[in-house]
Amino acid sequence: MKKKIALVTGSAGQDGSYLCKLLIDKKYKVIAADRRSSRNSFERHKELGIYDYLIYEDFDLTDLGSIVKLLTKYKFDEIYNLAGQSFVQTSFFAPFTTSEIVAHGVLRILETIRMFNLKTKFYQASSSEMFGKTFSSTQNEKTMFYPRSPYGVAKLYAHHITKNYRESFNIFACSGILFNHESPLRGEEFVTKKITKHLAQVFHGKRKYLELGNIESKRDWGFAGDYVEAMWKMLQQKNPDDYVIATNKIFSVKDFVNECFKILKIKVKWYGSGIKTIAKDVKTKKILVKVNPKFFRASEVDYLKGDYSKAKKKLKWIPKTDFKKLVKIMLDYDLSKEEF
Ligand code: G4F
Repeated sequence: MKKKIALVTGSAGQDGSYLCKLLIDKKYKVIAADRRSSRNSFERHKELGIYDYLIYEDFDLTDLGSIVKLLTKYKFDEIYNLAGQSFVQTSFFAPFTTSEIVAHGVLRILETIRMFNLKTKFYQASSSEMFGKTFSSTQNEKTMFYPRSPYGVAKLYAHHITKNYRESFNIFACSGILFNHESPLRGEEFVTKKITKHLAQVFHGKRKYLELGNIESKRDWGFAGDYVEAMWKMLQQKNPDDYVIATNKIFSVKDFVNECFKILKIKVKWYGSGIKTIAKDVKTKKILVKVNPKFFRASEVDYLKGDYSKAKKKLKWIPKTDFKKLVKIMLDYDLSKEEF
């Protein structure tokens, strides 16, 4: 049987790497596309043992020419758009770049599919950041959007334009509204990886303490390896649609830190509140966590909890990794990496 051909944009990132692995395991021919500047490190591909199985191509979401060139070079069965500036905090300092990549980048891909009448299925990485300031206890596909950052606003544009091209031009285009998803391969700018890496360094005596911003913020955290399976499942359906992918459980940033200390068998006590919060080792009295206003955002998303019942019913997808297991695999990985 002829191999299916898939394009993964942003392949060097956490999700791109797990998705490439999944597609390689499913015997796809996988084209891994990244900006030249992101291409200097394919550490995640090497870590997952897929580096030698991928076909690498240059690609830039801000450059229509590069998109046209790549999309017409192969006959893609499936395109997964995971590329982009994905750090919310950065979007406050670089709103134009973020919008150009995250919003218009998607439009460039969709226009290319439309203009060249490409018979490909398209997956768009939408985000729970689009819900932003939420007034409901859980969020699903019908919940109102109220983004709270230039990143969230740009993602919302991309989400709507994907839907619009699906409805206007009969393109098989799906959006996965993914809630936070983490793994040992997560970038250090995100809070979970920062916590596990920095606490592993504290544990091995390489760092004095961990510094954080808003530790009261609550998220629905899942495992990226589970979530890429949902992306693939969306493109295997008879009809294109949008799906929330989440765990339907929430924990605060502080809960995440406490779970790490539990695994490390370090008893800590928290003192103060707001920007004056600290956590001390009960035994040694040393400060192990400090809150620093530098890590607070111009406007915050306080609470996100996803209702994934549509994905469960239609895609037969459920998250396999719970919070405790997720924290453990991330911390164990960093403890071993930081040991020497
Ligand atoms: O880990 P975060 O940076 O993730 P955030 O902002 O929720 O966004 C992630 O998930 C989205 C899906 O909902 C994606 F669309 C997006 O691309 C990204 O993957 O921050 C999580 C929470 C925030 O409330 C933040 O204010 O942790 C809080 N936080 C507290 N201290 C911190 C820190 N975040 C970071 N990055 N660093 C801190 O020191």
